[in-house]
Amino acid sequence: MHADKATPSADSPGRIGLLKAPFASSPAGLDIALCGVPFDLGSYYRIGARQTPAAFREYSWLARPANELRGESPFHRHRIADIGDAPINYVNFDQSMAQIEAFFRQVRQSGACPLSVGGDHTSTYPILRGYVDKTDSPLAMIHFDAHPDTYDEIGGSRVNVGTPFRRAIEDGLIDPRRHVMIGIRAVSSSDPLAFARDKGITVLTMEDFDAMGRAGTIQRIKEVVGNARAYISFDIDALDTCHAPGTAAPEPGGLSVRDSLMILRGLRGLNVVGGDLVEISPPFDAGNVTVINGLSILYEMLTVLVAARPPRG
Ligand SMILES: [Mn+2]
Repeated sequence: MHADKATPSADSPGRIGLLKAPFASSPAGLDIALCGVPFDLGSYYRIGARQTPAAFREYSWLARPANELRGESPFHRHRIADIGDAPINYVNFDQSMAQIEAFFRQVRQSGACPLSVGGDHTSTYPILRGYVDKTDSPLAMIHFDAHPDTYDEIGGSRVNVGTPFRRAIEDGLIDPRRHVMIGIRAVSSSDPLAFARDKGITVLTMEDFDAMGRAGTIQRIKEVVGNARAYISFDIDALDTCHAPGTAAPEPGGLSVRDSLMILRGLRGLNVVGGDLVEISPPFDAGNVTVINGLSILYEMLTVLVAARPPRG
């Protein structure tokens, strides 16, 4: 129904929504609510992820909201809109956490599935606190990252970019036995891996990816997730630094953007109910390549969400 709005006749910059989605003032009635989380107060270096939602909207004039080669037009049957950004107080960490949580609780109550662009990886924790209802079973987690993000604390802080998955598992928001990490290659202390092992998280390192290939990786993700309600949290630093230089904690030797697109495409059929794309830092980007690659990843995540559900009608 939004096909006309989602495919402007002239490709030109202007005020357009994420992936050329139309804007909506609330998630009510939507199948999928695209949104931004301009939060980066949980980071300590190469900060700038708060600028990503605006950069994604600016560059969405380059994004293609359909793929004729594969017969895809996610905007045709599903109601998808950009509902804007979670409200952030840029000088108040705790208030921002509470506001992100409240924003995603509202998305949940509307019945829409959230697909957000962050923001640093801290934001996944308040997103899940808002989006996972008390009556829900814990979510399966498909987690692309160079780092496990399961530290207990960093510098005395228990909520930051290094800890969101530990906090979410402790709160019962994620089922660790249905949590799979892809792209892991940078861990300099034993604590986060010991936690992951203890809880039964499946950690696929880059060496595992090299051995398994794309098809084997997709198969392993499907085995871990099963038919559970699943969430995709995609940290752009899962990508090789050459494919995503604009990020807070770059780690050479990661996935190519092509690997990432093909793995995501292979996840269609899983019961994915939401997702976030985080850790893009536009001030450290090079020629906007991270934003442009990120938009392709966001589109692929959208098609996974669309494939998982019939339109609400
Ligand atoms: Mn991360």
